[in-house]
Amino acid sequence: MEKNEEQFNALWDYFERHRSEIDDALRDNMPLSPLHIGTRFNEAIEYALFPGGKRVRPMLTLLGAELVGGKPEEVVPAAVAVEFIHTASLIFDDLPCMDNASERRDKESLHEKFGEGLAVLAGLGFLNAAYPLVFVNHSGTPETAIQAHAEIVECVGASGMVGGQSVDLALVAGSGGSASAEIVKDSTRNLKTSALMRLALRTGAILSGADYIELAGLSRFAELLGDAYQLSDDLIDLEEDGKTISGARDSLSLAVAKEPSSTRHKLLKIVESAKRVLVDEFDAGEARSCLIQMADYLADRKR
Ligand code: GRG
Repeated sequence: MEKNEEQFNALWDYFERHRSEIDDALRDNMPLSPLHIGTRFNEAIEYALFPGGKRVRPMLTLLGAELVGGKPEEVVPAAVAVEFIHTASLIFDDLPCMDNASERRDKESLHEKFGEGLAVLAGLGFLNAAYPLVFVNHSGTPETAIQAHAEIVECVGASGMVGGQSVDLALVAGSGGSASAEIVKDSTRNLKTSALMRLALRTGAILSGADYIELAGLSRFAELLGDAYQLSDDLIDLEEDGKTISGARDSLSLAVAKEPSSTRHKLLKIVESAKRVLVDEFDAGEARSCLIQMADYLADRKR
């Protein structure tokens, strides 16, 4: 993240304070195979996780906890679970049978470096390691841990990321998808990106004892944040693809490419609605300020 703008001070400060705690916990919980097995699996796991990306989603888990009065240090394992799911989704998304990306985070994608077989196994390793982590180290009851676990199942599954990615596949020219482009476009946003935003925020809150009304507010915010994230990602892709419609990656980017200025306008409106949810439904404090700044950052970000 670019750290030169004062308008995002609270957010940068929060990320800086918690980054090493998140990275240490990711390292401590890496899904490693016993050394005597002697494959490159463990190397692939470390390569996929470090140095890593912005760690936006695990930060959202800590912020979700704090927003409802919880302690961020008690939901660090859940934050790790969320980053593991994100990492698995990036590995799968980059595969030749999906987005076919040869690069990720300025280095070779996992399958380019280690082969497709190991990449699939690493993705499954991350996913499998995520599920039990919501049972560790929080102040909640066994019931809240089970509720958080159920959220993961729903987020990853057919009504979440897996279903959302299938919509994405249907959008790719020639793949035979039958849904209308407009419906498909919106459901892709809601499922693929918002599902993980929702999981990230709500898991931290659930494990901190959030009530139904707080969770409903977080769902609304997450949905809008996910939409904003996906739209800003599409605009960045467009910029990197050389500002041409022909360079756009897929039909989703194509829609953005045809009308970049109306897309930016839509993005700003979504960001305003997201901030309104926070201001109307949650108490002022550091977590609320950071989340407001994160929404603003999405409207502003260049990478
Ligand atoms: C089984 C978990 C699982 C997924 C299968 C492949 C798939 C279904 C879903 C793909 C979801 C996906 C990759 C969505 C794109 C989301 C997105 C905007 C990614 C970029 O996020 P950043 O910018 O990345 O936060 P960094 O690198 O900073 O972590």
